[in-house]
Amino acid sequence: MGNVLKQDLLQQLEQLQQEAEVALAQANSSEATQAWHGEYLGRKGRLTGILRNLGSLSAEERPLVGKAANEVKMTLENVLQERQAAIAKAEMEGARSRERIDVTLPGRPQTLGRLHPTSITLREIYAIFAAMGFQVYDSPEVETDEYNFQLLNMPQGHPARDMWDTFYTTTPDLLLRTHTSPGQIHAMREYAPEPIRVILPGKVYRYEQVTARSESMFYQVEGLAVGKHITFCDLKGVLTNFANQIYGEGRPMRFRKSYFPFTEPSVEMDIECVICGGKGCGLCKYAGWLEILGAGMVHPIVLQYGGYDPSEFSGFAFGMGPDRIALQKYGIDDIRYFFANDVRLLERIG
Ligand code: FA5
Repeated sequence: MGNVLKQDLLQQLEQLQQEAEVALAQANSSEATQAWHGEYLGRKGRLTGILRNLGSLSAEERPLVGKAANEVKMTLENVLQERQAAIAKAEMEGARSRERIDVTLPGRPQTLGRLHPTSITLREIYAIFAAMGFQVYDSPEVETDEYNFQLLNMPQGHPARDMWDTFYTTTPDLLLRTHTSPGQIHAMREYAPEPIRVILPGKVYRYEQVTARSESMFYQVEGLAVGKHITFCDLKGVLTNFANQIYGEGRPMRFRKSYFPFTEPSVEMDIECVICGGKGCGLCKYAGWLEILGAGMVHPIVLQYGGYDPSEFSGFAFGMGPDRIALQKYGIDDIRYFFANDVRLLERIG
């Protein structure tokens, strides 16, 4: 009876191995091999089921069947490992070919930001003046009547104030500066009696008709040099050097006599219009020239207000419009494009 059972169990084991191998060959995923393991080798699996009968065997037969069962188990575990490795490889390759990156596809274009023409021009201006020893000095955009006008030799009721009319705040005497010139007083009062060489860049505001060359908000860069023995020749030299560097050597330029209450004598500097090459157009008001800055020797009264003795010290000052310089440099015929928020402007100068 025991012998019959032994033979039967050995047969069952052999059959189990055969069936298990066939079933494993059909398992095509990690999940299927896991299920297979449960069915054949798991705690409640078929191999365990067969081994439950071991107790009915004699003491001599038991190790024989046990050994055969172990061999079946080890063989099945080995084929399972091989199968799992093969499936993992196939799954990896499948994922790789599904998710393959096609390096021959054209890239998606990225739009790059660019600097505004005025910002480019401002940076060039800083660099040119830095090379001549001028430092950048910051001064406020909101000013008092005193700084914007009175300390620049324009007392209440002075007719020249009309040229620099501005926007006023609801606080009496507080206004948006119409030029960067009030910064001259701030710088002088900070440094007197030391010599000064600064530029003062920033936004200015004007109550005025907006046209192709004039905005109501624009940039200026003020320049101020104060010291002993500073002459008009120094002013001309600095500005000529500046124009040669920013426009390139040889572009026609000219100084014209002018009037500013805070400089004496005063000049304006013009550059030949690049839009029309001097023939006359809407941008240059058909003059062939475009004014880029006002300048002059600092008025003795202004020097005094700044804390310098005019019998000992002299100085020059200038105030230029970088927006107008940018118009010229990039051949743009209307300043209103600068605030129109149209990126085609940036693409054009790129
Ligand atoms: C002044 O503002 C004087 N403060 C300049 C100055 C400084 C003279 C120091 C002497 C000594 P004016 O208003 O001309 O001057 O302006 C100076 C420059 O700013 C002009 O040459 C021009 O380039 C620019 N500018 C003036 N008005 C406008 C405007 N509405 N839009 C754009 N740029 C302007």
